[in-house]
Amino acid sequence: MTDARTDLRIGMVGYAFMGAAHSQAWRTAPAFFDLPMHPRMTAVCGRDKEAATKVAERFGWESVETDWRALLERDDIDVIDICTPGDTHAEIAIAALRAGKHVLCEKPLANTVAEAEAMAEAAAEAAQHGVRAMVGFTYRRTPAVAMARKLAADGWLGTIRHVRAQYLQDWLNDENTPLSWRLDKEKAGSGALGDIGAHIVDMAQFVTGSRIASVSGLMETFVTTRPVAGDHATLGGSSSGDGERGPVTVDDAAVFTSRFDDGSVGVFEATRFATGRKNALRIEVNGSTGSLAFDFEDMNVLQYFDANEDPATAGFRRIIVTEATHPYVAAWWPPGHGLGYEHGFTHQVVDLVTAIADGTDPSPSFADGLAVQRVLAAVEASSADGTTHTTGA
Ligand code: SOE
Repeated sequence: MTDARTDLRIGMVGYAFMGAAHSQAWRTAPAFFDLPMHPRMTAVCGRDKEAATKVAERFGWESVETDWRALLERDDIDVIDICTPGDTHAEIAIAALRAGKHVLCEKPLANTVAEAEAMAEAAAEAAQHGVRAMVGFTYRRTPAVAMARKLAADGWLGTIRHVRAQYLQDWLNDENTPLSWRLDKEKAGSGALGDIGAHIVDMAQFVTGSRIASVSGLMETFVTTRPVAGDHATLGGSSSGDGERGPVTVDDAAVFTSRFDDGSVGVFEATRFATGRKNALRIEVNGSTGSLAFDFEDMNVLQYFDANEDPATAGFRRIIVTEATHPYVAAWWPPGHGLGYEHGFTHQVVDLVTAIADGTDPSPSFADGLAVQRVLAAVEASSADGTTHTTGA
């Protein structure tokens, strides 16, 4: 059977954890969603040819490149999907946008505000020529989170007063968990703050529709050296602890309080040392007429409290977000069957392809990514000098 829709030819840079998540999304999205263009997995790019070839075979990428510059030169590539560590995002994204390629870039957008500003500027310029850019805050696309935003925007919470957000993992608690790029400031920009704190900053701004205007932060590194493990180590794992140790140059935990530009206040916590918490990305928003609460460890549920109900019987209700009327759900399984971590990446592909086909700017944009970056930088500055820092929002 032939497919009359226009192909959208994807070139993905990087192929580790995020590369696998994006690969499954490019493969799966057209099978479950009726997309306006047809994504083709045209090329995967990685410096290690053998490893990139294995990924190509496993996920169905049609060709392999070992230099991202070669990928940008190919006229059979329409989208550059950046799944590499943060220190490469700015260079690749700006070059790709200037080459007329749409860009999807993993979070956080960059390692510094200056890089993020240059990227947002390049995206704004490219948009004038119909070239689109999106940053990958995938948790926005968990159906329960998309629904939380809709309820907040539709007025179910009234005036928002409090945001409480946490991202808690424990994969670094073992002091012999080896070094990886996520523990190297040069490559990752920061530690818990940028890796997982960035997600809750984006989610809080997304759900409430307001921006964080100022912060007071504290950051700490609990384990300052770890076994050296080479370039390809990904999350977790344990070494014998006998070998050479190298320095951890990022934060293990970051906490901060904030003021939003609508007058509400927030408390944020990001750590990879919360023993027993595996991927507890939580947000609670309290408004004058109701509250919302979400925990990714129970990701198909959104809790809602209606402050207008009779106090005698009022209480948080668990909305199981698995019905066809809920965001993104209709394309998947029969009602009640639930989704997982990978579906956020698939929904990201759906939204990006739709925006490209419609000729609209996708969300979150590079400007949204820059706003998050400014919050991260303000938290770092505040933690360093012990004062409150503004973000410019
Ligand atoms: C590691 O902490 C990590 O993989 C993050 O880098 C991802 O963004 C998050 O989705 C899961 O945790």
